[in-house]
Amino acid sequence: MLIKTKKDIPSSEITPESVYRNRRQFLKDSANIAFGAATGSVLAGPVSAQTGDALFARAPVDINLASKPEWLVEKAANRTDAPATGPYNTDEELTPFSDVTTYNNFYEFGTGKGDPSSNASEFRIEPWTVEVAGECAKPGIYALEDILRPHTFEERIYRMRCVEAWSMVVPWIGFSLGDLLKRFEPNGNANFVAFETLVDRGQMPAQRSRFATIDWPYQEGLRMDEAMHPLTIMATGLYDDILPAQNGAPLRLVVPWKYGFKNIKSIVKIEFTRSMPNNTWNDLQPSEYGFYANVNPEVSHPRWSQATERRLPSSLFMPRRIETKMFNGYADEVASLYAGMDLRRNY
Ligand SMILES: Nc1nc2c(c(=O)[nH]1)N[C@H]1C(S)=C(S)[C@@H](COP(=O)(O)O)O[C@H]1N2
Ligand SMILES: [Mo]
Repeated sequence: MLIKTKKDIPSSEITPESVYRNRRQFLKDSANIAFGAATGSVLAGPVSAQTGDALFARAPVDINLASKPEWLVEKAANRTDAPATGPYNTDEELTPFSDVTTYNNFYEFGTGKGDPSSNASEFRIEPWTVEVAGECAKPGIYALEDILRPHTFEERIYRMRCVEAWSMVVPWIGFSLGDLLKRFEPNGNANFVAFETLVDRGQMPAQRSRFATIDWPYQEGLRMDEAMHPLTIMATGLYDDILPAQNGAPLRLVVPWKYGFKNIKSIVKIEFTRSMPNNTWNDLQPSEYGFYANVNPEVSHPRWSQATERRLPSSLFMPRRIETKMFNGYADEVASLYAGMDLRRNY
């Protein structure tokens, strides 16, 4: 058995993916070694704690943020690993860190795919508060640390399918949204939960623009049963680190069976509501973007088919077009939430 340590890899090759892959390989190898020991087979060599530490070392990659809160970085590093297979962890090829962090939709920083990574390099997440409001027993303004403290982070490797017909596979770090929402004790009138993104004209250039088409703040919402579903997470990181600004630092929603626009970034408000809340893309163009936004290859967008998608990284020479799956491949887990609903009308 060959265990590659960080020493063996030229630093030019130490990308977040390679560090990440080596760490995952190390975890798999450790599991095999433990298994081998139990069954009495010959071991190739001891694995020292030190080797593990070397593999856990982080790549020297700058993350777009004015500063990284030490406690949050530590919390991301101390996460537990979710099961390696099953709905919480696809084994499809990961989209490289460089694509996940430079091909973005975050209109507060501009509408071009490269705008968020270029315009958010000094984004500040300290201090950060989240207002909790509406139909619950524990409304209030909570510091980010208080929001996150009771939750152990875990890894979730999910497909993400944008309504524009491209997709990625992202190794998120986060925790169950349902576990968070329960802490605020939603009452019997809480049928939906609504979310809002930060408004900060000083930091978000598109919010200063006279031509902005979006009525800020960016808003999203979920039905309560969707919000409580175990696949739905609050993401706090990706690829072994905290979230870069362009991916929605410090806290963003990830609902993997829905189109990407449901995954609202940089959340500052959570409100439990009786009636269906606004969502920004539905507001802008209700005939094209609905509230549910479940990935559905059979229901075309009025201007393009949703039957296939471009899996990033993709190029003219390597288009990597694949078939889109119902509920983005999560039908076994979530189809029952929509039993009896007309998915053509409730797009
Ligand atoms: N606040 C806010 N959240 C947002 C958006 C946005 O423009 N503003 N874009 C959405 C869209 S359309 C997509 S596809 C995903 C993209 O997430 P990513 O850049 O991390 O891949 O974020 C979603 N969340
Ligand atoms: Mo999107």
